[in-house]
Amino acid sequence: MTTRGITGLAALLAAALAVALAAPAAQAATRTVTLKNIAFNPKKVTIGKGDRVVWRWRDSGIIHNVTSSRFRGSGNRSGGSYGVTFRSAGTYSYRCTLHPGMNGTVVVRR
Ligand SMILES: [Cu+2]
Repeated sequence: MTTRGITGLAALLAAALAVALAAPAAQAATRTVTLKNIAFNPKKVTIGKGDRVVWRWRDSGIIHNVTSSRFRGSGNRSGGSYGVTFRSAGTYSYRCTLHPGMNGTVVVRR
């Protein structure tokens, strides 16, 4: 290969690296938690920063809520869905205030 060819190749590699570095580190993901049989399923989800959790009410019209001291809650619902995007690492406990023992956890990785 000529000197000129090697220089061209180096420039091409540098350009490819610049594109790779400019790309987002990771795509935001969505995890679904289903409310069914008076429980959250799965009970615990682990996600990355910026990911979204969507709760889906699938309990034959039974009213539930998603309530936490650490994020905005859903209020009472009997159907549909509710989503929260988590931007900070930590452990977020939540519960349904209508049903003792109906609780769950969202863990946001560092
Ligand atoms: Cu409930």
